[in-house]
Formats: sequence, C-alpha cells, structure tokens
Amino acid sequence: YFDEIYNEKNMDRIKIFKGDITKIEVDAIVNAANTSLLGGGGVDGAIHRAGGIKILEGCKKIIAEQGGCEVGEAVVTTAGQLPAKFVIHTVGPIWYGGNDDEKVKLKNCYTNSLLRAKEFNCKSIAFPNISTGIYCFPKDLAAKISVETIKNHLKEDTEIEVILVCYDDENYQILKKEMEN
Ligand code: AR6
Repeated sequence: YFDEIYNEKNMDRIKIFKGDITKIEVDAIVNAANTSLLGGGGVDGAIHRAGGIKILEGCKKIIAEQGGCEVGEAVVTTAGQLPAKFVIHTVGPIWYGGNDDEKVKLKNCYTNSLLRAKEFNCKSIAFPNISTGIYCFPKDLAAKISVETIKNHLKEDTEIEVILVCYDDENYQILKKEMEN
C-alpha cells in the first residue's frame, strides 16, 4: 500500500511536454551534445543559438580542463540567456545496431545528468529525447530507458521534478504511451 503511494508520488514528478526545450523555465535543461562539446545541429544547435556565447565559453573552459565529454557522461555550464540556470551537456551514444552497449550508455546519460543536477542543487530538470535524432537511437527503446532510469532515480532523489521534452510528434506519442504503463 505504501509502495503504491510512494510510486504515485514519484510519478507526479515526471511529466512530458511537447515543444522547444530552450523555452522551458526549469533549473537545468539537458543538452544532447557530442564529445567535442563545440556545438552541432539538432537540440544542441538550438540551445547554443538561443543561449548565446556564454554557453560556448563554458564548454571551452571544460574542454581546456578535461578535453571534452565522454559518451554517457555529463558536464555543467551556465544557461546564458536561457530561462534555465544551467545547461547539463551529456553525450548520447550513436546507434550502431545495439552491439555497442548503446542501452547502458544512454542510461548513463540520464543518471549522470540527474546526479549533476543534484550537485548543483537543481529542483527541476528538462531532458530532450537524447540520441533519438541525428544519433538514430530507436525511439521506443530510448523512451523505455529514459522513463525507467528517471523513475528509479526519483526513489533516491525525493525533491527533483523532471520534464521529458518531446520536440517531434513521434517521440511525444511514444513517451505518452510509455508513461501510461
Ligand atoms: N527542443 C527539444 N528537443 C529538440 C529540439 C528542441 N529545440 N530540437 C531537436 N530536438 P538531436 P542526438 C529533439 O539530433 O540524436 C548534434 O549535432 C529531436 O527531435 O538533437 O542525441 C549534436 O552536436 C530529437 O528527438 O540529438 C550531436 O553531434 C532529440 O532532440 C548529435 O546532434 C535529439 O536529437 C546528437 O544527436
């Protein structure tokens, strides 16, 4: 009985939203970056364009310190002109057909981003559907991994609220179904 209440309470802290992650007012938004941290297309391009030069400056500082960011890891910069306070840059795996530990790597992206958020005292975080664009990770599998990883994390982190931001309609429909399960 208590388990049920506990889980319902956890579910209240994951929401899905359809739209542009750069517009969302949360403590941290997550960027689906690449290992160079120097920007790119997709959501990465949108975040750098909307947030301005301060984000790239933050990335360059991290590059100078540690050379970039590994797949599955996450690093934090300012959010520049965005409504969020921080951008958490994580690097999703490129889908190579499932034989390159892609699932574990994607799970690590969510876990490490949530851990960075906690370190930076964030009470809310918004994720894009990491790896499901240019990196071709299957959307249904990515949705399962993201929801499961976040739900598990919410058992430990009893404060943070998570928004899964879907930009394309396909991901939105998939995530909506996944959340109903
Ligand atoms: N807000 C929210 N989600 C978005 C937005 C936006 N403004 N724009 C796109 N998406 P992708 P990846 C969704 O390709 O697959 C970059 O070049 C999009 O619909 O951005 O992890 C990086 O530099 C998709 O569901 O990231 C890397 O080189 C999701 O964001 C590479 O792409 C992820 O798509 C990373 O590829």
